[in-house]
Amino acid sequence: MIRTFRQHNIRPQQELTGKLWDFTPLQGNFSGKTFPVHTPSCWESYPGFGLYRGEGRYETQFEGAGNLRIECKGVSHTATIALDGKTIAGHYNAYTAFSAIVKQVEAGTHTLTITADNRFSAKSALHVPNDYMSYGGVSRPVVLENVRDSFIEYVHVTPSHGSGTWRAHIRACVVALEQNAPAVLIINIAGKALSFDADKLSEGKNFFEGDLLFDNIQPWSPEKPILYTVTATLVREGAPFDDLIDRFGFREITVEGKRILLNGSPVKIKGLCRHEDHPQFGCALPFSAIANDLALIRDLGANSVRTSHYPNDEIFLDLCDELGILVWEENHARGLSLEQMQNPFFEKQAHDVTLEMVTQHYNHPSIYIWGILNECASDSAYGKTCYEKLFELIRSLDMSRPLSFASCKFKTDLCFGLPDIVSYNIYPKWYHDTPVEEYLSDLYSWIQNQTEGAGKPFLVTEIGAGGLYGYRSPYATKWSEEFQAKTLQEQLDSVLSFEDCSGVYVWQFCDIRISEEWRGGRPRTMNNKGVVDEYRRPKLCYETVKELFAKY
Ligand code: ADA
Repeated sequence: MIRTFRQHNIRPQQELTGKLWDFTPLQGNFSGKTFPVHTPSCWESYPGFGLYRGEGRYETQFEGAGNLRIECKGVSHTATIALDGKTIAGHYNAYTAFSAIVKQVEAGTHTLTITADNRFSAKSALHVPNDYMSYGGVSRPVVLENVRDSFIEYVHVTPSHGSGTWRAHIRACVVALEQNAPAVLIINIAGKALSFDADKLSEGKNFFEGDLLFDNIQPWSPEKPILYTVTATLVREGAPFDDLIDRFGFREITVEGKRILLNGSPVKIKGLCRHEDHPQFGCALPFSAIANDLALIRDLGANSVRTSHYPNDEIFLDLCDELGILVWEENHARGLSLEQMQNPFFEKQAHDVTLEMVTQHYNHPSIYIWGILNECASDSAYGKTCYEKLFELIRSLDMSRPLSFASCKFKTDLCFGLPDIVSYNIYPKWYHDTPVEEYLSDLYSWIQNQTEGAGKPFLVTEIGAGGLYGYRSPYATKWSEEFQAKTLQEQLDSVLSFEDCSGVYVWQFCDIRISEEWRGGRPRTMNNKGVVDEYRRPKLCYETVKELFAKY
């Protein structure tokens, strides 16, 4: 499954995953042996590969001809792509899509080879031993398309509202494989059309911008998530030859003083942080597993999910658009020290994943905020330059959403002049015994009186406690389900009743696997702060969170 809706009526498209591929591990004592494996998947879910760190070669055959566009939605974590033995693309980072074009391919059977590498090394600045797992594999769908001499790469729609009228600002990107290809680009939304006559497309990316105005529009909101379709079509001599269908919603996110507004109404976030992680699927959760997670999240009464700590699968975002679940989507980074941020590969890798995240996920109305660099070195001068560059990059791409980052630098953060919203991960009553109310008030008054974050909206982007599923204790001893429930009760009561707090994300939705190599060490080599365990079995705190989300 590629998306929850059809993206093309004209451009031929087929999913190459969703079947068995040949998998050959290239290191370890498996080398040389080939196994038939399902895709998308992570090799940690294959018998005997639970701890495999190395390269894995995936191979499949397909019938094709002409100009082929091959798109990988996610390969974990470093990929090399070859067609009939010739390298056509490479990509770093498991969580964003990438594509390659091969022109004038002979008709016949062709071999696609994807080599994935999940090893940690000095060349990997974002996938590092960490409190989550960097899996290995072709973890998201692979798509094969046929394109002509030019095709539509994306159509971004930016909705805005003014005096009873909704405006849809269109910015389309058409890629021409050769220069001077003539074409007419037609954009359709809700029965209105915009036409751009390009008599000479230049080779590479060609951009087209324009506006459509609407009077009787149904806005997108969590309560009523109405989606609209934008259809872009390339036409030559009256004949359409390429198209792209996407979805968006008419909604506006603004910041007004200390409030976050959606279509002019204040938003109170009651959310959960969620990793893409599952004991059976690794990070390659199939549609039904993603949908089941969202059913539990809605049952808890949550209205938002934070994609901690990387861009998520488009299928997850499609479902959030349809269900009206607000999403804090963030680039890929977790807890990188100053030294780790000074890795020579860091800046480019952080830039690329951020550019890809915003470009690829731009139209999702559920995404109300872009986050970056979770708990990185925002207490250092160099770290601040990195935050500045990434916020500048996002603002150059998207001025329609507020920006933030989750800090853990208690009273030492230097970066609160940069985001639109100040966000903190706090763990009173878990990592330290300070009463929640006291800790929150102390932190908040420091932000208001001693930082440039004064007067901005404030979010608690993580708060929670560990609880081992099935460990019950009449004394509510630490790590028991009772302790976790009691702690979350105090934490959420304090945060949700804190007047100047725009909301909270519980850390975290489910227990997750962490990398063996991470220094932190945790019981079961898992992060056990889930409201449900890794098999999505509710812990005692499930009802606690549900009651508190309903109360506030
Ligand atoms: C940090 C981090 C999370 C997780 C959490 C914890 O806030 O952002 O990824 O590691 O701590 O469980 O302690």
